[in-house]
This record gives sequence, structure tokens and C-alpha cells, in this order.
Amino acid sequence: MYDQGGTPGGAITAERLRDAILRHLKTSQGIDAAHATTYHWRMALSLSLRDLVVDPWFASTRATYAAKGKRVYYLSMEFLIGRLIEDVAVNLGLDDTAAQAMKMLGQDYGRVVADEPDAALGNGGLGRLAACFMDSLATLGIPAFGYGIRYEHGLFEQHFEDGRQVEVAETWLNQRYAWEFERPEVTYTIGFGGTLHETEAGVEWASAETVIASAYDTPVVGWQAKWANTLRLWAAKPTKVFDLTSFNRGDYIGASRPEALARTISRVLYPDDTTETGKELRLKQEYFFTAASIQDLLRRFLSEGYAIESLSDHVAIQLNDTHPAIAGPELVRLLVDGHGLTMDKAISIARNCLAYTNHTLLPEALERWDIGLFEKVLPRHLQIIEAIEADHLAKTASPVRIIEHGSVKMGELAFIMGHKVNGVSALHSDLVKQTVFADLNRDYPDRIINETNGITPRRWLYSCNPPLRRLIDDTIGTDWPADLDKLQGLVPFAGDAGFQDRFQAAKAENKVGLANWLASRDGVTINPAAMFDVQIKRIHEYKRQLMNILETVALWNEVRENPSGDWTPRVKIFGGKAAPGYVVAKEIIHLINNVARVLNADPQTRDLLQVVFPENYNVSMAELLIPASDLSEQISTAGKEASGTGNMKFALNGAATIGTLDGANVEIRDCVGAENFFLFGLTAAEVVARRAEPGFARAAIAASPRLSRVLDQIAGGMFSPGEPSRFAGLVQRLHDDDYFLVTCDFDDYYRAQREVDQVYRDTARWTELTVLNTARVGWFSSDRTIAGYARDIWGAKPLIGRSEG
Ligand code: 26W
Repeated sequence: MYDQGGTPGGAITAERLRDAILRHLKTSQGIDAAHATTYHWRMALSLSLRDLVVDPWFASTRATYAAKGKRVYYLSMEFLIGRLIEDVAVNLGLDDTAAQAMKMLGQDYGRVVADEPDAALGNGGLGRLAACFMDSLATLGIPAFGYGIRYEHGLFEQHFEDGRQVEVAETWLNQRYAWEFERPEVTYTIGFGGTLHETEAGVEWASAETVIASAYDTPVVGWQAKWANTLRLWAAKPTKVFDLTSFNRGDYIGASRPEALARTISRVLYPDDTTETGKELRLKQEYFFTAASIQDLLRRFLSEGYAIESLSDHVAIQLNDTHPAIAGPELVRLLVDGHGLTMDKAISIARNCLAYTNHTLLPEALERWDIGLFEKVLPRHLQIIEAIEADHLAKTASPVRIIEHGSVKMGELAFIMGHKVNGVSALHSDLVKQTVFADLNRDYPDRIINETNGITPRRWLYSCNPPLRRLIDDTIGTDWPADLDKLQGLVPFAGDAGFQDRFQAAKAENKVGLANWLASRDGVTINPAAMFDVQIKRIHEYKRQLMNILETVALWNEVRENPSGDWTPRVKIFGGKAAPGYVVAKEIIHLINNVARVLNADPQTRDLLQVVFPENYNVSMAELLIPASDLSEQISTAGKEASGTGNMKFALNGAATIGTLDGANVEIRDCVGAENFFLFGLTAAEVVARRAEPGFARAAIAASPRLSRVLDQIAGGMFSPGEPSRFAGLVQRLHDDDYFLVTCDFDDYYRAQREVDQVYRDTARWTELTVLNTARVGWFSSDRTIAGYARDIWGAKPLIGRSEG
């Protein structure tokens, strides 16, 4: 246990932790140990660990007030947190102690940990990045708040019925959430709609409806408990709780309407991760949490007695994509309507506080709100956006408008209202400059910078991969979790036979663990000696899960024709959810499950090639799959994956990557060495050129007998006997409109996969390659990323010394 300041000291022994757990069982749960269920033990353990976070939390808050420095505010519609027991135990240095304490109590630590529901308050990359960033902000000791929404229902639960995805509401809050502290004293009234009135004091906004934003705080403790920050999530509550008159006249539904309506705002996470919905409720969600957050940070700033003009000396606000972009107009509104500043002054103060991160170039993901809807919900903010646009046009000769063609473009608003804009990988940031914001890049040439994404090594190596963690500790010491570049120390061991054996043994242990989990949860048996070839991420055409399953069928065809050939046994593992309204993505899921059914039943080939698609992929499943993976599929169409972060997690856990020159794959390949990366496919520039060639897809198919055979099999109903034409549309799309160039990259992808087969069979070479991946991806720690944001954007300083380790 690490007491205040991080040095091992006032040791929390297993005995003391056991006693704390028993106390919480009794006093917090009101349960006699004899009758306690796994849930009760899990709650008692969680509360006992939470108790130990409070002191560093209070001390960090006190130190922040004393330092009179700058606070960082990370505004995000999503925080894909996952489970917290192990994360907190690891950061407190109590992961082994907790396991001992549970053992003393006759409980299986693993079972108790697995009982915790994931906090699935996000869709995918953007949400998980926010969670990794919170861990790094605390580990570096940078004073920060994460602001988001406390959704009652996170990302839906995915089930397969006859191979098709069905969605079920997620229910993480059916049980008490152990890690949060309700803050009933921290509430803000948020208005929507209504009218504007010119008065001599300025514009007055009379909102038509209001809802209360009520805070829930979750402490976020960093490595070695040297610092702890706050994740403040807002829940919507009615201004008028209960309409007694309706009730008295027997209108019971009417009576709870106000509550139901209000709670709708924070009821559920929108499950779309690439297509903006344009829905009024989504706009209200975005304004609800952003307005509450801006009002909360302004209250905190003013409580320290600073002059409003010095706001940007003490406040840095990061917008996680455009979803909180209304923050600019909201801050200007408060400075003009609330503090009487001129519009010009307010805009420049706000700009010096704000910065925006772009996470996607997909046109359908860029938020554009219908102006009619916007004016209806946020009339005062529309006025202010017009003023911001006028200010932009007055100061530049820009062709760019924020309001255009009847919609409010949130990307342009976030860009113009920020002092810095960043992409999330070197390639992506260049493409942001060359495409989506080319004009604004000309107007503001030094505004766009790059901050390549990262991942927290605490969750994504130390916690999820104990066998490899122990080997690394034994080999290079124990301070790598907060200084990941130290992994370079493994390079000299890459070719060492003894080390290779232990490295392979760690991977094998994880593979057996995964096989046991799949067998117990899904009744699926996989061969742990086979190569585990894994593609886990949201289902999307640009991520090309379709190309992966086409290659799988092509391989199956070859194996069937020559079952005695020296094939490398493979298990293809898929995981991922499709947005409920994304029909093509759901077809791809159905195809994968149907191909799996046919291939896994083929007596000739099933020991050489198997396909599994465990349902309901989430953060906890990723923590199980990634340490057990041999091959990481990062096969997106070049220019489409802004960065990727799964790619980093796989490499860190000793998996080889087969991938395109897209997103952060480019930088991973540069770090690990081209010879330790299985590259294929067109580059981003070649993609654009090829797409411009008429009939490029048909030409590619005609040139590939392997591909055209597979397409004929699928279109012919080989994998949908009951409905022969089920996948004909999917195949037709590849002929007519293969926007993501699956047809053009297929043969090179197949070639690269066979190269993987070759190298995999050379165990010494393969192990050396995977050790070098682990050893050389230290740069992809989110600690390095956050240090970049703090240096290049926020001007924020850590308030703790570098880890003494
Ligand atoms: C409005 C609907 C919506 C919701 C979420 C549109 C777009 C999003 C996100 C930006 C999608 C997302 O998660 N993008 C991913 O962000 C990761 C973190 O930077 C990157 O690593 C991924 O490449 C990118 O796809």
C-alpha cells in the first residue's frame, strides 16, 4: 500500500484489508458474512478500496487549491471505464493484498472481480481514450476533472439470435455503483428552448423548460496513489419532482411525467459511433452536460477570487470531439450575459481556454445540427454563434462559415473557438490539415497539431496480463508501469532462448485462460496451440471485418483442397458491436456467424481453422482477449482509422500486427521496425487514386480468382442455406460500390497472411518479433500523450515529482 506521497509505508496488510471488508459487509451492506453473496463481497471489497483512495483525493484537492495553478477540464460524452476493482487495487499497490484478503475470507478474488459490471459509458475508441487519459492525468499528478454524463443505461448488451445481433438495454445501475459519491449539493439548472428578450442590460434568455444537473463524483487514483482526480458525471433530475394535482385526479402517468421527461436526458448513451443522429435528445444531452460543466468550473474559478480576465491562466478545457463543442458559445454566454463582458473580449478569453480534438474524418460523423432545431433548443447560443462567425470573418478573409446550408457545423465552431486543434495520429493530423479543415488550416496555420493517442499500461499490461507483467518485472525491474520507455530494456532479451521460453509460456498461459473462459461462458472449445488471430473493435465497413472473413473463406477453400498441407492451425476471433441502425454492419456480423457455423462443422478443416465470435464484446472481454492474442488485425482502409488504440494494446501484450499504413499503425511500425510488422495494402494516397478509377472493384475481382470464387460462394448462399440470397446484396455492393477497397487490398492481405503463417511456424523468429513489439511500444503510453497535451495545449504542470519507482 502506498500512503500519501506514494512511498510504500503505512502498509495495508491483507489482515487489515480483510477487517475493512468485514466491516463494510456488516455496516455498509448490512449482511452477515454467512449469508453474503459474491455481490456483497464485491461491494465490501470495493468500498474498502475506495476508502483508501479518499485521503490522496482530498490531499490532491488541497494541493491544487494551494498551488493556485491551472486545472484541466476534459469534456467527453463518453467514458468507457470498464471495471474498477483491479484498476484501483493496482494503483493503490494492493492487487496482491486484495487477493490474499479475499482468500482469507474464503472467497475467490477472480470471481469477485468478474462480478463487477462494466461501466460501459462509451461506444469505442473515443470513450476508452477518455478513460485512459483520466488514469494518466492522475498518474502524472496534473489537476484535472473529467466531465460527462451518468447514463442510466450504457452501451447496449449484444446478443446473437440465429447469428444476428439483437440489442438489450444495459443495466449497470441496477446495483449500487460502489465507486461514486453522490453530490446532491452540486446541482445546476439547465434551460432549453424559450425566447430571447433585449433589455438595457443585454439579452435575456427565458428558457421554456428546465432540468436539474446533479453531480456524481468518482475519484480517479493514479499509479502508486500519489494523486487522485475527479470524474464528475451529471445525472438529469426534474425541477418539479412530482405533479401531485395530476396524481390526485388519478392521472398517475401524468404525475410522473415531469420526472420521466427530465430523466430522459441522461437515460441512455446513443450507440452510434460514426453517424451523427441529428436527434433533438442528443443535442439536449450535449448541452446538458456541457452547460453544467462550464457553470461548475466557472463557479470553482470564481470561488478562488481571480479576475474573470485571467480565466485562461487557470482553466484549460479539452473538447473530446465536437460533442461538447457548445462549450464555446456557453462560456461566451456566461461571460457576456452573466459578467457583462463585450462579445469580443468574451470570445478571446473563451478561445484561450478551449481546445478541440478531432477523432474522425468520416463525413457522416461530423456533427451538423439543423438550424431550425438548434434555434428551437438553444436560441441564445445561435445568436452567439453568429457573433463568433462574424468575429472569425472580421479577422480573416476566410471562406469558411459555421452556419451554412441550413445547418450549424460543430467542427468549424470547435475549430474557430479553440486555440489549438489536434488529430490523434501523425497521419490523421496531416489528413485533417489536407482535407476536412484545409481552409481553416490556411486561415489559422499554426492551430492544428498532432498528439498521437496512447493507452494506460496499468490496465492494458500490468493488470490484464499478470504472466507477462511478472516476466518483465523479473527482467527489467518494476518501475516500467509509470515509465513505459523502460520496456526498451527487453530488447537485448528478444533473441535469448531462456527469455523466449518464458515469454512464450506467458502467452500460452493467457491462451489457455481464454480457452477456459470461452468454454465455460459459451461452451465453445478452441485449440490453445493454434494461432489466435484477433479482430476486436466496433463493426464498421472501413474497419473491414468483411475482408477478414473473405480471407478466412479463401483459406478454408485452400485447406479443404489440401487438408494434409502444412497449414498453421488458426482460430479467427472476432468481437464487436454494430450501431443498431447500421444495416450493413449487422449483415457483416450475420455473415461472420454463418461462416463460423459452416467452417466449425467441417470435419476436414475445423482443427486447422476455426472462427469464434463471442457476443457482447466490451472492455473486460478485451482485457481477456488481448493478452491471449498472437495476431492483431488492424486492416482498415488507409486514411480512415484516425488512430486506433487497440493496435497499441495488442503490440504491448506481445502480439504481431497485420495491418495497413493507417492511423497509428504507421507510428507503431516505425517504432517496432518494419521487419516486425506484417504490412499490406494501398496507402492513403493510393486509395484515393484507385477509387477514382472507374470499375476498380470489378477489375480487382476479375484479377483475383481466389476472391471471385469466395464472392460467388457467399452470393450463392453457401453460408445461408435457408436464405440463399441473404448475402447477395453484400457481395453486389462490393462489385458496385466498394468504397473501402476491400476488393483492391484482398490479394495483398491474403499474401501477408500466408507470410504470417510462415513466420509463426519459426517459433524463435516469431517470439523475437513479438518481444520486440512489446519492448518498443513504450511511446504509446497515454502518459506520453497527456504530457504532450499538457506541454503543447494546456500549459498545465504536474503537482507531483516524477515517480521515484
Ligand atoms: C455523433 C456520433 C459519433 C460518436 C462518436 C461520431 C463519432 C464518434 C467518435 C469520434 C468515433 C470514435 O470513437 N473514433 C475513434 O476515436 C479513437 C480515439 O481517438 C481513434 O483511435 C479511432 O481511430 C477513431 O475511430
